[in-house]
Amino acid sequence: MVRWSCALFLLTFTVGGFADVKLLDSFPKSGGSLGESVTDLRLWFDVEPDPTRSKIELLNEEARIPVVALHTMGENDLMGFVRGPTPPGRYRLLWHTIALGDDQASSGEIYFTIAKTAAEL
Ligand SMILES: [Cu+2]
Repeated sequence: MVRWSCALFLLTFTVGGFADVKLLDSFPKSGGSLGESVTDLRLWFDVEPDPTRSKIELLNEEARIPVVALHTMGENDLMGFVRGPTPPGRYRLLWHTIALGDDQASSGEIYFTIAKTAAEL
C-alpha cells in the first residue's frame, strides 16, 4: 500500500511538473525536406538545456544513426554530430532534455525528409 502511494505520488509529480522545456526551432526543421545528407543536428529551446543530461536519437525508418558529442553553442541549444550516412528517406529525431538546474525531463520528436540529390537521380 505504501509502495503504491509512492508510485502514485511520483507519477503525479512527473505529470504535474511545470518546467517543461519547449522546442522553439531546429535544424533540420520539423517537417522540412533537405537536399543533402546531414552531418549535425541542432535544437533550440526556451531555456538552457543541460547537454550532460540530454539525448538526441536519429532514426531512418528502423535504422538508428548515432548522434554523438552533444553540447551547447550557448544559445539555449543542443548540438550533436551525426556519425553515419544519412541516405535519402524519412527521418525521425527524438530528443530528451532537462533544463540546467532543473530536474524535470522533457522530450519530443520531429520528422524531416532527405530528398534524393541530383547526383543520385
Ligand atoms: Cu556546436
